Parts: sequence; C-alpha cells; structure tokens
Amino acid sequence: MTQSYKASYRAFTNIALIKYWGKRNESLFLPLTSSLSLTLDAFYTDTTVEFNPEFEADIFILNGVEQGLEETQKVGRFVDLFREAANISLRVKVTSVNHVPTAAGLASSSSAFAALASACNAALNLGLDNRELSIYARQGSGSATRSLFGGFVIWHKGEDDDSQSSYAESIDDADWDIGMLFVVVNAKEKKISSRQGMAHTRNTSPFYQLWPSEVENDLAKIIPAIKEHDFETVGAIAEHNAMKMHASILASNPSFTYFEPESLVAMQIVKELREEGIPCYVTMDAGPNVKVLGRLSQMDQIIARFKQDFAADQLILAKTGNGPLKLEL
Ligand code: 2P0
Repeated sequence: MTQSYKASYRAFTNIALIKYWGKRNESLFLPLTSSLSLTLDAFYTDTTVEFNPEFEADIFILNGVEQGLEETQKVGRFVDLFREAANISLRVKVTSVNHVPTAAGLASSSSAFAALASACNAALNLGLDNRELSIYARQGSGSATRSLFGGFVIWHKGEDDDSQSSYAESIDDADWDIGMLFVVVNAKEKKISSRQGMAHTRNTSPFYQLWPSEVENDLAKIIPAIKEHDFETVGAIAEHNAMKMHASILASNPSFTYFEPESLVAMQIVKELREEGIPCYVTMDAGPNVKVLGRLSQMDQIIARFKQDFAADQLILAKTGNGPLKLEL
C-alpha cells in the first residue's frame, strides 16, 4: 500500500476593523500598512488535503465541483510552498467547502487560505505554529494572514522585503460583549476584486498618500481601547477607518465605489440607532455588504430595527470566532 498524507481543518473568516488596502510588494504579498481584525464564527471553510503518490495531477474540488485549470493552478502554487518545505513533490487533492448562510454571497479567501495552510501543515507533519502559518497564508491572500487566530488579531506589516517579518498575532480573545451583524445588500460577486481595487487606489487616488499615517494613528488608538474593552471607542475608530478607505477609493481615477443604494440605507439606520442611544458602528469591505459592530447584548434591538428595511435572510448575526480547528477525517 502506498502512503498518503491527509488532514482536514476548519478556519473562520475575519473582518478588518483597521483595513488592509494596498501592497508594497505584490509578489511577496507584503502590505503597505499593518491591519487589525475580528475573527467571526458565522462563516468558515472546511478543507481536506491529501498528498498521494497515485495522483498524477493536482485536483481542487470546491463545494462539490471540480475546478478548472486556472483555479487548480492557483491552489497548486500555494501548496507548492508546503511541498518545498517538506521536500516532496507529491500531487495533492484539495477538497473545500465554504460554509456561508444561504444567499449571503460572502465567500471569503481569508478562511480558505487559512484552512488550506493549516491542513497542509498537519498532513505533511511540518510542525509550524500559527504565527508561522500566517506567513504562509499571507501568500495566498492578504486577509488570510489574520484568520490563523481567533478574536482580535493584528497583522504586522513587517520590514522592507523581509517576508518572515509580516505575520499575524492575537491581541485579545474578544470574549466580551461584542458581535457583528452582516447586512447582505447584494450576494453577487464583486465587480472589482480587492486585488485590482487596492492597486488602482494606490496608483491613482490623491488621498491615498494619507492612508498609511491614518492607519498608524488608528492602530495606536484602537489597540488600547480593545484591551480596555471600550466598545464605543473601538467602534468609532473602526467606522472612521473604513470610511477613510472608501473615501480614498472614491477619489481614485477613474473613480469607483463599492457602495450601493442599500449600503447607504444600512449606514443611515446605524446613525439612527446611535441617536436613539444604541451604540453600533459600520464597516464595509470590497463589496456592498454592510457589517454592523454592536454589543451582543443589544443585537436583538439592532436586528429589530434592520428588519423594518431588510428581509430576515439579509441579516446574519456573527459572534466572535476562534483560530483554525482540526477536523476528524
Ligand atoms: C481587509 N480587504 O483588510 C481588506 C479591506 C478588503 C477590504 O483584505 O490581494 O482578498 O488576496 O491580498 O486579502 C480583501 O483583500 O486581497 C481584503 P489579496 P484580499 O480585509
């Protein structure tokens, strides 16, 4: 019998409160700034990898569908990092399932590459810790760096072209009164990918030159607020950071935006809730969906208000999530 190497992992999506928007080195996936996120329990990817001498080519099956050459090669190139570390050339079968609530359209590369990195590490007995794995995950997709840990996570930008210096670490387990409501405005795939969008903003937006120093300032203020469990300060800094990213995107040339009319409706509701004495804050990424940071203990009231303008299946509540979890085969 030939020996195969197999393992299975679950990793959770994270949402940035201080955004990553721009690379300083595209081939090494080195970001221009550090960023900070919250890992969430509602969306995750389960991935099984099997390295087997009987396989003649890499295979990638996503949500039960065998993927074409382009997607398979992308996954294969990422797995190459682990094949090199283990000094093997066996072909791999990667089977992934994205667990995303119906109609959400929130599939994310962050959980995907974190799960794949964790599964490769286990299957090949590499013994890498999560900090080391975050350096690998980064080379699949930037935001995946932060999904190697639960709770609040910082991804350090690192130094110069030193790939090893840009990794993630946990700063707080987020085991306090905090949650995130996803308001699904549009479940379709985004028109401008993050990768294209951040390069275009960096290259053409006059506001982008302010972005690195704004991120530094926001990080310096939000980290102590997280450690003090100061929800309102955390939320206010996160909302302002997201708006600065989207303002910089709007000012790119030609201009574009991820906002859609319903995104603005959701933002208006958050403002109203605040005026009524329920603190909650908005963040948005490279798409029209709105994420509302709130106290878990007040989410019933927040959801009730959103139900006046949105259907129940557009609203998904997430609690804070953990780092990757090993699954039994
Ligand atoms: C973030 N986003 O910090 C930011 C904010 C979207 C908006 O990271 O090119 O898929 O693979 O590194 O990680 C999404 O971009 O981009 C993202 P690549 P990625 O979460």
